[in-house]
Parts: sequence; structure tokens; C-alpha cells
Amino acid sequence: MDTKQATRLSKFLSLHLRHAPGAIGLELQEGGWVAVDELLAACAAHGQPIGRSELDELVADSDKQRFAFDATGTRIRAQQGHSVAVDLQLSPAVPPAVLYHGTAPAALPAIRREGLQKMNRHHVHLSPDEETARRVGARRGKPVILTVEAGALHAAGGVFYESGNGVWLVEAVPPQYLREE
Ligand code: HQG
Repeated sequence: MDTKQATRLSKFLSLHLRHAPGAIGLELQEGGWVAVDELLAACAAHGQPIGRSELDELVADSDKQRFAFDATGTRIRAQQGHSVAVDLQLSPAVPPAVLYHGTAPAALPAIRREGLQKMNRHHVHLSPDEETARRVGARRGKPVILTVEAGALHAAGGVFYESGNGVWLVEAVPPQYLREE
């Protein structure tokens, strides 16, 4: 599979495993899971046929490990990024002292006022390193990197989760826990 094809399929899967499962007749099970057989049948029925081996390749090669199979390999889910109501059944975890968030300069005035909000997603997404945060922010132009005092927020009662692919999730980050470098 070439890179272009992989990106196209990855976007199709992201759309339906995170945001619009119903659009191809899927319903996410508890934990966000979908039976692989059902997913492949739904993709084929909606003009985007994917073979099982292509799916395996996509899951293994995804730069950000966006998708994961369950232990039996019969179900698949997106690891994070959902907008549909889903309980990923993640356990709260202790974050590192600092985490990072990349955003666009235009969002800064609001972020300074309200802190980081989850917007359309279920959580605010934070990165363990500046490099990843820079890539996330660069999706919207020239990125600004914010340092998040995750340890302090956790100590103050903030509940953090670590998704299977190293993204840290939290309900919100109030402005006093943000530093602009
Ligand atoms: C901003 C991609 C105004 C926030 C990425 C961001 C990531 C505010 C945008 C993952 C705000 C939301 C998540 C406030 C936050 N006022 N703007 N109070 N608080 N914002 O896409 O973190 O490719 O929902 O800074 O790589 O950019 O999908 O979140 O710019 O891992 O796998 O509102 O999505 O991964 O945007 O990205 P998003 P994000 P995938």
C-alpha cells in the first residue's frame, strides 16, 4: 500500500471510528470497539474496500498508533480523538511533571482567558514531548507550544488518562497551569 492510499484509508477509518460510525451503519460497542468483520463489510459496502492484511498494515504502521486491535484481534477501535459519546474505559494515571500542547496563535487570547478546553473532543489532548506538540499545532499553521504543569494540576485533583498511543488526556487545563515559552 502506498502512503497516499494509507492516508486515505486512515482518514476514512478515523472518521468512522471516532466521529460518524452510523454513516456506514456501524455502532461502537462499549470501549469504542467494533468487530473487524463488521468494519470490513461496512467499508466494502460504502465504496472503500479494505482487506484484512491492509488493515493490519495500517494499524501497525500508523505514525501515531491511531487504531488498536483488542487482545484477540477480532475487534478494533480508535485509541483517542472521538467526538461521539464513548467510554474508552481508560484508568486514571499519574502524568509526568510537565506535558505540552501545540496550538495556533489565534487561539491564544481565549486560551489565556479560559485555559485549554476540550472543544469538540472528549478531552484536552496533551503531548509528552515538545516535538509532538509542535506537529499537532502545525496542523493549524505556525504553532505555539504551551507547557502544561501537569504534575501540579494532578496534585490539585486534575484527573489524567494516558491513551494507548502516548497521548495524555484531561478534562481541562485552567490558565494558571499553562506557561508560554
Ligand atoms: C484549541 C490530532 C480556543 C486547541 C492531533 C486546538 C492530536 C482552544 C483546538 C489530536 C481552547 C482543538 C488533538 C480555548 C483549546 N479557546 N481554542 N479555550 N482550548 N483550544 O483538533 O489538541 O491526527 O480538537 O489548542 O495530532 O489540536 O486526529 O485538538 O488547537 O493528537 O490522530 O482548540 O488530534 O490527532 O483542536 O489535536 P483539536 P488538538 P489525529
